[in-house]
Amino acid sequence: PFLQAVLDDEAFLAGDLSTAFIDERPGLVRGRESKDRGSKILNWLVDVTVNKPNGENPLSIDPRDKLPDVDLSSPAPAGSRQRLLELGPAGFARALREQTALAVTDTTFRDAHQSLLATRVRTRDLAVVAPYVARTTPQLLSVEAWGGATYDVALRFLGEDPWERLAKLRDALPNIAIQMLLRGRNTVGYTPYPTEVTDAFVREAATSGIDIFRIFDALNDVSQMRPAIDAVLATGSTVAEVAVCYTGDLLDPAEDLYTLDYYLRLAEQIVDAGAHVLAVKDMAGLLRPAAAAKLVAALRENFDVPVHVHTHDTPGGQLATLLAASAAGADAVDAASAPMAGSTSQPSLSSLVAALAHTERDTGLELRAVSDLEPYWEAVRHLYRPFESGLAGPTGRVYAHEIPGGQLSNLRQQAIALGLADDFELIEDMYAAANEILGRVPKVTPSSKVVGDLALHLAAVKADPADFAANPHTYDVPDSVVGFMAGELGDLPGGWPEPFRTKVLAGRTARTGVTPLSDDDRAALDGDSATRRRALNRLLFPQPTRIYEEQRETYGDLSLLDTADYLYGLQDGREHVVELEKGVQLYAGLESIGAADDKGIRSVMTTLNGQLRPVAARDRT
Ligand code: 3PY
Ligand code: ZN
Repeated sequence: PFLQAVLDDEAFLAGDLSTAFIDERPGLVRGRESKDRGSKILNWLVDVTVNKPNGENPLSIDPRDKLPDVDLSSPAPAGSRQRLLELGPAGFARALREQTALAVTDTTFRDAHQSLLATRVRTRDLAVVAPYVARTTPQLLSVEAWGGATYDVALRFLGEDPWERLAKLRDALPNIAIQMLLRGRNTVGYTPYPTEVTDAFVREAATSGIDIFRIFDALNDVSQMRPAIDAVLATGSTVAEVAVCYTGDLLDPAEDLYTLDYYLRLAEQIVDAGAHVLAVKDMAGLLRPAAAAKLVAALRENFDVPVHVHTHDTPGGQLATLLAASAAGADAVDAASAPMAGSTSQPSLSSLVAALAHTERDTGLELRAVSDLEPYWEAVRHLYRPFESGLAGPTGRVYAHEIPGGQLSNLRQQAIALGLADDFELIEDMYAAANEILGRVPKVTPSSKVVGDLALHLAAVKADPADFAANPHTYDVPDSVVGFMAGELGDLPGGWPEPFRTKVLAGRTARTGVTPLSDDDRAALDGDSATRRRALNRLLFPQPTRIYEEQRETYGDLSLLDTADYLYGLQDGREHVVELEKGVQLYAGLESIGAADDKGIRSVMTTLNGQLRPVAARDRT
C-alpha cells in the first residue's frame, strides 16, 4: 500500500521528487511507522519475557475490571479547579480558611506510591482512574499527582516523560486542583539550581496543569524557598502552599530546638514571603495528636492563612493526628486511598471520611464513592508487588530514628544490597546516630539522603559512631556528607556541629553554590514549551534523561503498554493488544523461546498481527 500510494500521488506522477515529498505526506509513512513502532515495542516485550526482571505477574486480572460503574460521558462536576479559576489563588485560600468542612487532598497519585511502591506507578494506571476520581470525588481540595520523586523516576525507570504525565492527568481531571511537591531551589532534584531553572520550571508546570505548589526546604530555610515562592506568585493563577518540615516532638520538655516557638518563627517568615497556604509537612509520622493540636491552633491564631497537615502513618496511629488537627481547626489534611494508605504512606482516606461523617467537619466526600475506588487501587498495588518496600506493619522505632516514609522503604532495599537485610535495626540505629552527628537536621529529600548515606557507611564499616564523630578525618567520609558540612544545602537550623564540621572539611574540597547556566541553556529555557521541557529534563536529570531518550529511541513509546505487559512481558497462549494510537492496534503473542546460543542470545518466536516473527534477545539472567 505504501508503494501504491506513492505511485498514485499526483506530485510523484508530475516528477516532483523533492525531499519534502514524504514530509508533506505524513499519511504515507504511517503504515511504515506503525510497523516500526510495533517492532520496537515487540523488542521490549521479548526482552522482558526472556529476562523476567520482575518475575511473574502476581495478578490474574486487569485492574481496569475493578473500576466502578460510572458514566464517563457525563461531564465532571465543578470542583476546586473551577473555584481557583474563579477566585484566584488569594481568594481560593481565603475560601479554604472560611469553610467548615475539612478539606482533603488525595495523595494516592504521588506520595502514596512514592512511599509504598518506590514511585513506580506508571502514567497509564493513574490516567485511567483519574476520570473516575473526577466524577466520584469532586469534593477533593486537590489531587497530589506530580513532583517529588515522580519526575526522576519517570525518566530513569519508566521510560516516560514526566510532562506527558502531567498533560494527561490535567485532561483527565478538569475539575480538581492538581498539586505538586516542589523541593524549593532543588525543584524536583537533589541539589540547588539557578533561579532561572526554578522560574522556568514553575512557569512550565503552571501552564501544563499544576494548580497548587507545595514548596519546602529540607533545612526549613526560607531564603532557599524564596525563588520558588516568588515564581509561583508570579504566575498569578496558582497557589503557593509553603511547608514547615516537622521533626522531633514539640511537647517534649527536653526539646530545645524544634519547639513551638521555632515553628511559629518559621511560619512568620513563610507568611511574610507571601504564602497563600501554610503546610505542616510531617515526613516521618512524628507529629503526635496533642502536638498537632497545639501547633495547628497556634498557627491559625497567629496567621490568617489556611493550614494544611501532611503526615505519614509509619508508627500506625496518624489518623488520630489528622483528627486532632481537624478538631484544632486545620483547614485541610492529606490522605490516600485505603489500599495505598497506611504504613509509610498517608492515613486511609476512607477512615478519615468515615471518622468525620455527620460531624461538623464532615469532609463532604461520600464514603461509598471513596471506597468504590479501592478495588482498583488494590489491584494496582498487587500489580506492582516487585516494588513493595517490605515493611510488614507499623513501627514505633520511627520515633527514635526519624526516617521519612519514602526513605524507609529505600533504605531497606539498600540494606539488602549491602548484605545487611537481616540487620536493618543496625541501619536504623546508625541513622539515628548519623542524625545526631550531623546536627539534628529535619530529614527530608535531600537532607535525608545525606543522613542515610552516613548511616549506610557507618553500618557497612561497622563503625562506632562516637569514634566517627570524634575522628572523621580517619574515615572515608561520604561525598554528600562533606558537601552538606560545606553548606551545599544551606545552613542548619541548630547551627553547625563543631568541631565535627571543621574536622570533616579540613583538607577536603567540596563543591558549593550552583553551576551557572550557559547561554544555550538560558535560550532553551526561554524557548517554546517543548524546548523548555527538554531543557528542564536535561538540566535537572542529565543521566536519567539520556536513559529515557535512549530507551525511547530503542523501544519507542513504552507508556503505550499495559503495566502487566510492560513489567512481565508476553505470556504463553495469550494475545497481547497494544494500542499504538486510536484505531491502530498491535497484536502480539508468544510461540516459543529458543535455547541461548554461546553468546547468550535466544531466538524467540512471536506473532505480530497474526504473522510469525522471530526476535533475537540477549539472555541476561
Ligand atoms: C520528596 O521530596 O519527594 C518527598 O516526598 C519529601 O517528603
Ligand atoms: Zn510525604
